[in-house]
Amino acid sequence: MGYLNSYKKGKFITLEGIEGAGKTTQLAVVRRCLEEQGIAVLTTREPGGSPVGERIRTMLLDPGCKGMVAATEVLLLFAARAEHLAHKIRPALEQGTWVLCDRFTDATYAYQGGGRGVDPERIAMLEAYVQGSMRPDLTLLFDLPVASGLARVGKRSAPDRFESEAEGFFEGVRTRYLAIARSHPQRVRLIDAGLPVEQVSAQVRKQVAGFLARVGR
Ligand code: Z5A
Repeated sequence: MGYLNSYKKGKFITLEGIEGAGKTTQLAVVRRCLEEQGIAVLTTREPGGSPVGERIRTMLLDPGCKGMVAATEVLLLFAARAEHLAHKIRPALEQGTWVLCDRFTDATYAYQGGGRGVDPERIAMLEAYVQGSMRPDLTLLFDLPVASGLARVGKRSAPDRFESEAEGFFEGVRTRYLAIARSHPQRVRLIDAGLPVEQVSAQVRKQVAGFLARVGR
């Protein structure tokens, strides 16, 4: 699977966190920081990001699919990811474009592992199959108390299948995210997302500047 490492011209940055953590808001800040340095950036998201992936996303979020078993959920997520990697992420990285992705495989460990109780070894098997050795170069983890995140998004009129989960589910997700950050301190940088937007943006800019310095940009 040597080709899997040949993509390495661009950098792959992911944003993670529970519901309402502010990832989408801060993605624009990361993008600006990179573009100010003359870096070409592609922003994308998971699940989705490719034509087939977006169809799978619709199914995953559809409240009408209530009762989907955890194994189906994990397999659909990795099916969407395989499409995303093949058609969007790898081609961009191969050209030297940096890819900024709203959620990636850490979300599977956190939501399906920490939230639904799927054995992380099963997730790791699929990660190896679909990604080979490919991992993000930098992950910003936006952390805040579950109640604060849910309060931010609480006003949405029609909750999707994940938004309909109970608070305990998101506590499991948050705990697993924090464990991932502890296990990968070089790659995963913790952001205090409970602060006002400007203060969160300042932390983001600092982390991105640190990363750029580490990779010599
Ligand atoms: N999922 C999964 O289970 N497994 C996987 O492997 C993957 C995904 C890849 C995708 O949903 C769902 O898929 C997700 C996990 C699951 N579901 N959940 N939960 P999505 O993409 O539709 O939703 P999301 O990723 O959770 O996005 P979100 O709920 O919109 O949250 P966000 O992007 O982190 O936050 P935001 O949109 O930037 O901000 C939310 C609100 O808070 C908004 O009104 C902002 O103006 C406000 N905000 C943002 N920052 C602040 C601060 N600092 N203070 C106050 N208010 C703020």
